[in-house]
Amino acid sequence: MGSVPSASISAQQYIRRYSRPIWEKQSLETTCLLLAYKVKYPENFSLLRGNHESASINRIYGFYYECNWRFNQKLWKVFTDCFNCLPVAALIDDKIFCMHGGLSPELVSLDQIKTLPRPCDVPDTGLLCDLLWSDPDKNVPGWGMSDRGVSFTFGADKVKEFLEKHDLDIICRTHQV
Ligand SMILES: [Mn+2]
Repeated sequence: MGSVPSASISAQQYIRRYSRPIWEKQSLETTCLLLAYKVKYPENFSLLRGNHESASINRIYGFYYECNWRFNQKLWKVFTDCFNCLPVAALIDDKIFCMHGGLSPELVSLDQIKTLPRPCDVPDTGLLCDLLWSDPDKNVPGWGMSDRGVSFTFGADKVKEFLEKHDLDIICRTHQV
């Protein structure tokens, strides 16, 4: 048995092997650029919180390391304070509902999102957790178990039901991109 030639690696493996370390080393630049856009265009630019904008996650997945390696731990704490204040959902023209993760079985009214206290860390369960962690699953109707071990999956039926109930056109999210 010969070894697998490196030319056969998939695009996903390539991205993981070559792009990610570079990207991870530039998380600070990326974050600062986005925050600078928000400062420069406060009315035209929205920045929503993702599941990695949480101390317990980015402590493990590179951002803490980058802050500490290039500057110091205090800088990471400043970013943590900033991330704890970020909004978690947005509504464009009353028709496009945006969040990083997805729907939540606890989300009955959009006004519930306004009552989420900030600053706050991302809890392990509940509405805020789901908005940042859940994923659609076209093969499983209703609410399903998530392979991530956090939050749920939601079926096409749940999306349709939610859009109709709240008179929305689409849900716009990013978690799996
Ligand atoms: Mn994500």
